[in-house]
Amino acid sequence: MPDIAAVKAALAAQRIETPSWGYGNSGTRFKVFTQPGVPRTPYEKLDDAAQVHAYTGIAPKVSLHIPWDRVDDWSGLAGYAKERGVELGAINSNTFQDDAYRLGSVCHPDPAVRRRAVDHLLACVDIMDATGSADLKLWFADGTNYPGQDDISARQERLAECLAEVYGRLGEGQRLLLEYKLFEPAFYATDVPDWGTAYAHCLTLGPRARVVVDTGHHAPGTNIEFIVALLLREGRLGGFDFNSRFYADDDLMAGAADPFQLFRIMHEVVRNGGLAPAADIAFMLDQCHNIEAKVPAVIRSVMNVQEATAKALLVDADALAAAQRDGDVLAANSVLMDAYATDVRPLLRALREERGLDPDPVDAYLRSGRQARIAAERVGGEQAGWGA
Ligand code: PSV
Ligand code: MN
Ligand code: MN
Repeated sequence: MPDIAAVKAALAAQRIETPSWGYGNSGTRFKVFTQPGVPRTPYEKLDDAAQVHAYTGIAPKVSLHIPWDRVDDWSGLAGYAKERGVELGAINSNTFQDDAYRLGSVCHPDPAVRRRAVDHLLACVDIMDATGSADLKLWFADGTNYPGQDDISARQERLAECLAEVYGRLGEGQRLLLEYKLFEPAFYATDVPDWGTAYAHCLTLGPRARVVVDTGHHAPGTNIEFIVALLLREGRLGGFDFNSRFYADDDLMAGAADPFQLFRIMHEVVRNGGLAPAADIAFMLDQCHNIEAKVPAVIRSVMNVQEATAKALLVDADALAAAQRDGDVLAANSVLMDAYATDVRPLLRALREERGLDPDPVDAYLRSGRQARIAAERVGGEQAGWGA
């Protein structure tokens, strides 16, 4: 049986990074619903992220998205974060919102557009130098809508060339994390559609290039935990963008749609050493709240990832290995399902109390009265970028 003290220690050491864009107004392409009290500046986004960390104790990092987040003084922003008890995490690039990118960015047929895209990515590395961020997270909206629209192989060639230039600019402790996505906005062929394509580019680039698994970026029915196990085995899993999906890239709260899938993913993470600091996996959220309140929704996601992790840590590894060795299919499956069926909420409540936190983070945040205060103080909040 797993040692509960060790399980608690692993849970206390877990780190989940929250997205700056999860705190602003967002929506679908049909409507952005504005909410009272949303942040007006990157500084206020950090204030909100600091609340999530204060109530959960495990969310000390915040991902930025450039240029959705814009300030004059990046090291000043990093200092501001520190004062609030958080730090800046991954820098996410954005080569998908300019008119110039109609036919793509780093895969665009025109070298001038590729130059513009690469210059943006290099500028993101400059920001990382100033903020102390270690990870450059790249997602490309590049692709084609119609067969014959562009040459698939030529686009891969352009992508490889641009990535190599950016990789060459990285400093010692910096990494390039490449995110894939099956479709959207391109509907025929996406240039980085799957883990295999991302992995192939990362292999060519070098050891500091790794793949990001966004849980919303696969075809329905895809066995995501298999991808996770494989990338971990190869030492090429860079991190996660956790969120939930019912249909496509829904960006709902992590663990809301399919908590069992989240558990299966975390089981592979635990089983393959992915929680160890040496594995250097960035556990990030990538969610956009359409109708729900931002800060409590991010807290809920963090808690859902934490619950899935707790269940994964409770898997009786010895019993599982024995059943697998014996070829006892039912017993092996039972070991896993027993862990999944465990109500870990009392354990997590106790852990929070031991760490001086309120046992119920969402409720504690709502009781604090802060929501009403920021609604009164912050007038004219920003859009997150999505749906803008
Ligand atoms: C693309 O769908 C994506 O998942 C990428 O991570 C973007 O940077 C992010 O969404 C923005 O929400
Ligand atoms: Mn993502
Ligand atoms: Mn996405």
